[in-house]
Amino acid sequence: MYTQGLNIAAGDKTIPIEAAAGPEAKRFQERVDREEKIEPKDWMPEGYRKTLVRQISQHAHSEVVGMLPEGNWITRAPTLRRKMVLLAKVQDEGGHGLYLYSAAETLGVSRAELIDQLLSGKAKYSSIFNYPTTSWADIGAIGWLVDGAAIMNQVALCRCSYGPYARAMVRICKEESFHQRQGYEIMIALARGTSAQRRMAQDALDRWWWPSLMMFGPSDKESLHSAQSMRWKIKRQSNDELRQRFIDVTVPQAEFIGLKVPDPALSWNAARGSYDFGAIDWTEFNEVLAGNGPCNRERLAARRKAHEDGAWVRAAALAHAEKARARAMKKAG
Ligand code: FAQ
Repeated sequence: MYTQGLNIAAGDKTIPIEAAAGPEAKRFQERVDREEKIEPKDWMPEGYRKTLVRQISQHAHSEVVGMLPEGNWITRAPTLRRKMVLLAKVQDEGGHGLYLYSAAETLGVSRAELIDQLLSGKAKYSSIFNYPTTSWADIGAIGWLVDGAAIMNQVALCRCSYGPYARAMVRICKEESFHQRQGYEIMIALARGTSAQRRMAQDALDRWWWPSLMMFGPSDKESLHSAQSMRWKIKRQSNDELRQRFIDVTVPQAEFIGLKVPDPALSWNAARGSYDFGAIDWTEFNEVLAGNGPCNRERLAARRKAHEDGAWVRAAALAHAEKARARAMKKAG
């Protein structure tokens, strides 16, 4: 019941690769190859549209569900300053969700439809948000690692071939980079604090490291959509490339604050100019995607309750819009 699978395009080996089909498809691919942005009213292959709806809506759901693990700590932030910063960050994530739902709507789906897919348990959202936040250090680890991984992926998406998505990403990346710094700053404070605080920071890194690596998706070998998405320049770098880059920039940050990345196989490979790292537990990843992560049920229950609690706001907004429309018609005669 709690599957996260939307399967619009999953295994959608059935999506025709219209690139091979007619002159319009050929012109479309040429525009993409010339790095022209595709805009909502432009001709596009149906598979391109579906892939974007799938990816952008999963991304929007991730931002909104992603408010929950950190929201859990707003009332328990250790100082007023920390509380204000965390409130602002969580609010930013809600804003990212709104830009992204709007970008998806330019492709001819309604926000209500997309939200329905989330609430019914059909839609995917990022696996990372199905893990619990059990200590204040988790708020540091989320900003540092989760926002850090999100930026690594989203900077590449700023060059996505679809204009509305690419433009939304530019703004989102600016905010995410602030989020990453506030998380790292929390980790620095804890790592330089008492031995109990250092232990909290290390414990948070131990729990969030591997799930953060999973955010980049399955390995390139297993990735269903990467090859076509890269041809369409929706994705600009592969899951494994981005994951490797994230590891390469993050390991020195951990070392700088005296924390140890929980991977005994981690070692610098001078020949590659990159870190070698241990095997990712893909069974855990697949279990989380299948709805069996530590918090999948709790997250969906929270979103459903928020949606039900907000019913009166939607009804009031519609009634207001209807009255305004009737007044305007009366005035127009
Ligand atoms: N979790 O063939 P691929 C954030 C699915 S935002 C769940 O490689 P694709 C901000 C994938 O959807 C974080 N599902 O797929 C924040 C596909 O399923 P489908 C979200 C995953 O699309 C911070 C199947 O596996 N960011 O954190 C995951 O080419 C802090 C096969 O995979 C985005 O969404 C996963 N980790 O590449 C908020 C960025 N990985 O549809 C609050 C945009 C893969 O066939 C607090 N998205 N799957 O049923 C992307 O760049 C891509 O969609 C990837 C996956 C890279 C995530």
